Amino acid sequence: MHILVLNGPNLNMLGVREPEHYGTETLADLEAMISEEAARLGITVTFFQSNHEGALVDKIQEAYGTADGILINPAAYTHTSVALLDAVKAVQLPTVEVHISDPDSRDEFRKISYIRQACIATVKGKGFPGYLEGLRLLAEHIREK
Ligand code: CA2
Repeated sequence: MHILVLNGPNLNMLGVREPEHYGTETLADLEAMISEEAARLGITVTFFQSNHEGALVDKIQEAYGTADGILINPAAYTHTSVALLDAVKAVQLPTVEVHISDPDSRDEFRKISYIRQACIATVKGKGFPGYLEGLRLLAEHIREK
């Protein structure tokens, strides 16, 4: 099983700023944590982070035919991007949306998620371990199919 793990804009700044929302660990720490869980579950993972919407759309399209599922934190594009929603709908791969913080308990504009309607689940407000939960949900879903 192969899962594509996508992180959106500014998540390359993890561990550098805003520890009150996103903790003190880096994106590399996060990816190492996910790799460990993936190995335990017998899954292969590929990571990609971008600050550019089109680059994320391209990666989602590339997943068609090469990945079994997508774990995505679209970051700010969660609240703005119909393009990411359409990309996930187009590839028809099981997708889990994950957020480190709980966007619903923050600014009003963070309550909207476009991508959510194309996802099998959303995990939010659980910090980095939320990605591991998302990975397990995806694996279970794919294995059941
Ligand atoms: O909680 C999450 O994971 C978010 O997707 C993070 C996004 C935010 O726009 C969403 O509403 C919720 C922001 C990512 C910014 O990441 C930073 C990390 C460190 C320092 C500054 C920004």
